[in-house]
Amino acid sequence: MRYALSLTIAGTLLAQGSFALGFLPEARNFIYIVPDGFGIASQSLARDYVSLLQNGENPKAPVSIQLPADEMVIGNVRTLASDNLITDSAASATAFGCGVKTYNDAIAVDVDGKPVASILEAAKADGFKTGLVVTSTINHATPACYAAHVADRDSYEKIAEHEIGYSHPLGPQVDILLGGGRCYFKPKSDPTSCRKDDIDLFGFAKERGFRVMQDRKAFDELKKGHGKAAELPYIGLFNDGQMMYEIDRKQQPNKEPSLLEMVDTAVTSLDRATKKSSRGYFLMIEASRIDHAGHANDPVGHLHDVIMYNDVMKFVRKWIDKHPDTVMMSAADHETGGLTLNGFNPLPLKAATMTTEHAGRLWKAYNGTDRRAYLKNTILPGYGLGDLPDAEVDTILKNDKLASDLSTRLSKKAGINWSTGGHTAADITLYGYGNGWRGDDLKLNMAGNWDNTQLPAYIERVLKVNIKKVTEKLRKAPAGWVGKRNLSKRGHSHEH
Ligand SMILES: *[C@@H]1O[C@H](CO)[C@@H](O)[C@H](O)[C@H]1NC(C)=O
Ligand SMILES: *[C@@H]1O[C@H](CO)[C@@H](O)[C@H](O)[C@H]1NC(C)=O
Ligand SMILES: CC(=O)N[C@H]1CO[C@H](CO)[C@@H](O)[C@@H]1O
Ligand SMILES: [Zn+2]
Repeated sequence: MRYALSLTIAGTLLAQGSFALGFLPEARNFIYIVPDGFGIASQSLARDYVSLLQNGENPKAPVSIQLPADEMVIGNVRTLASDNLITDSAASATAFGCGVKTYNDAIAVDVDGKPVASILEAAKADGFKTGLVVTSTINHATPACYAAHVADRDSYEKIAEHEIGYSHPLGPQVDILLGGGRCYFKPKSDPTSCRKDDIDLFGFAKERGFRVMQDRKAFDELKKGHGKAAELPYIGLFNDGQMMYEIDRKQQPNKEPSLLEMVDTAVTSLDRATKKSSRGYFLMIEASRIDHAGHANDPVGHLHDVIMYNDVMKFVRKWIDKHPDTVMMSAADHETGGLTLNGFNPLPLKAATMTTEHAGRLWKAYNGTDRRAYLKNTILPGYGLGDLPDAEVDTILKNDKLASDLSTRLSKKAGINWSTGGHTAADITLYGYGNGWRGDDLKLNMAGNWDNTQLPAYIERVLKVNIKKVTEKLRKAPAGWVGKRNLSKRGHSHEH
């Protein structure tokens, strides 16, 4: 990698006064943000929607604006996996989390199934505090690649065990875990568990000093990271499965915190915990469900989670301006859905107040006697389709595949096309931000087109940590702990 040394040295001198060159990190903290499944068209969709609402709702007289992420573009990224031109989230997160090209399905293991350390583990080994904040299950592929090592991404129970340190050869690596996936942390004797054994990971976490939170009420006790309860380490999982899409969460905000609230709380806690230390923190944030809405071809879930991602980018930028010893980079793992905006007018999406996922939940829970009236008067208007003719209502009732019947109709109305329910090979955008000389250094070194495996080297340099050293430690652990690869999934693995 090409690095602009002269600028960095000047900056290091300015920022660190009389300290010897080369020993201290160039920034104390690094924040890495992954909008999973977010392509170029995802940002255009959100930007044009926001602009129309702000500027008169006339698609024939559009106004060009920028959303927060647009102000921080620095390059783009190639994403292919070692065994497929189209990557999944596992191979991709192993690339940008650990710097190693691997096969689809691999969680922080190389093509031979050997563990490779992540930038988070390298930071931990060097005394940094660490965090993972996501809206998927916490043991989903992206966060998994930072603190777990398994040959098959579907080994969810094992991933949860690694992430909390129960069976990670180096012990607990993560000081803050926030997201979904609660059921994997409870023994099977608990009726809400999804484990096949009696391992109690919440119990283990408590023994190791973690504060354990399972609902919004417990999260609120952290007082946005300022409370005594926000001392590290802590784990907060707010849903047995994925957390809610942002637009659905907003309808019942006392159930789960938003991604923005979790990020605010996490950075404040990490900042407090590292105030007196010579080392800062590494935090990975994932706007996980942009991807899920892409898989579902649901423009409503996609749009509002992309807007939330931009809100988080804006917040982190402001945070960095107040804490300039922090650098941020952000890039998706891949594009999802093959989203194109050909007959495009996003205004019809304004009428929707729920995702197809939530519509499906309501539909399943309905126990009244007039299903047609419920569909016509509640579900369809809720998804922005209140004006469908009666014949269409009857068709949807008869078809009995609600989610796709809704999403195809609203997509059509908004001139949005999806070309797949899976991922695509399209490049994705690299964003980043630093204040002052750190921002100049970031742009000078990272502007351009990169393979996803090249990204963590920059973080290594900024934090002065070493991934390879930790990989060697991991490989000293007795063999077998990463489990086995599922070879019968080969060729079908770009589905998540
Ligand atoms: C029907 O659904 C309502 C509202 O969700 C619920 O309160 C009620 O208990 C349900 N009734 C039955 C018989 O399941
Ligand atoms: C391997 O993958 C196949 C295909 O997805 C699946 O049916 C099977 O259950 C998996 N095997 C294991 C051991 O997980
Ligand atoms: C394949 C597909 O869904 N094509 C649609 C793309 O969008 C245009 C404009 O809305 C439609 O006319 C096509 O049917
Ligand atoms: Zn996906």
